Amino acid sequence: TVAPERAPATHRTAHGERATIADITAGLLAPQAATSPKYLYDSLGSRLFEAICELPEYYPTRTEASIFARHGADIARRVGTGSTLIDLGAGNCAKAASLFPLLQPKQYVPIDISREFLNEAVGRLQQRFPHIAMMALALDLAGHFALPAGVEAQRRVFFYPGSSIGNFAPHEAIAFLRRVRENASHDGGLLIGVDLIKDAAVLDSAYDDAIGVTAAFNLNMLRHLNYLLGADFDVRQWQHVAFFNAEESRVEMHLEARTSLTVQWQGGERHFARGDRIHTEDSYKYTRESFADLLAQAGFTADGNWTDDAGWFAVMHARA
Ligand code: AVI
Repeated sequence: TVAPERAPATHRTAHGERATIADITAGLLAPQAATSPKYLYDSLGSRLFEAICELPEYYPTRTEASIFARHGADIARRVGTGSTLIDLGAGNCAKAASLFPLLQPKQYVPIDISREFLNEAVGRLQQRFPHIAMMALALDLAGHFALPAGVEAQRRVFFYPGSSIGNFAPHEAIAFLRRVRENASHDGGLLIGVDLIKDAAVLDSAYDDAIGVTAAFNLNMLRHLNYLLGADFDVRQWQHVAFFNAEESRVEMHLEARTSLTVQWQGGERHFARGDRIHTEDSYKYTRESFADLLAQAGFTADGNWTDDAGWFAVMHARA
């Protein structure tokens, strides 16, 4: 067997952080163990997510891209050109970059939790588009956020593609979109991708693909927790579980213990019986109507939406 990775006892995360350790510990010790999906994204996790986006089963990325390809001109008319494009959860920045010819932003502000990944991507992008001012921000958008003075105050267009909004519970999504709106100017807006409710079999295989990339993405969280907490998760003792929960209108991802085991980390220990799970992610699915309602609850005014022929995914524009 391979020895689990151990972080040195003195290790603290990049943000300093006893708060991170306390937060993860509380989740792991809760009656239903759970972790925030943000811990899926260390540098390997971000790369695995990029790979997921290329899988035939994972329709959201290519369906959203097909909507932009087909309705780009119409979308650009609504959004307008010359704006400050603020990319929430930018990752490799590829989606926003593909819209630069259409939206012609004056300034581009990509935001992502993973600084290392973001800096690499923006460095490459700035060379390709030297005339667009770029300002990369490493921020965790889960909390309150305020944009620094260097971000142009007028015509802020927030870009939130890929249905990342689905990784918040609906009440959190409303709170998040309210914070986005607070950071938008009166003439600002939001361009957002939303995954729609569909046949459960399509959803199940999108989150449990044949070659196991999503399984690796989910299991990689345990390596990340070993690093963050100095924990001793043995990845081989866990398996990926994902399914559509129709009642809650969400795909759930879990890590399930394959055997009876005990995990120890700085400040905590828990026994898991075989079959016990750690709930690692929810991915909520909406209808266009239910999402327009959510936008309204966040104070936005819906202003156009576009979808693919099968009605699997929607791109929506809203005014602040
Ligand atoms: C980033 N987010 C929108 C993805 C999703 O579909 O919820 C994350 C993901 N989880 C498993 N596969 C992809």
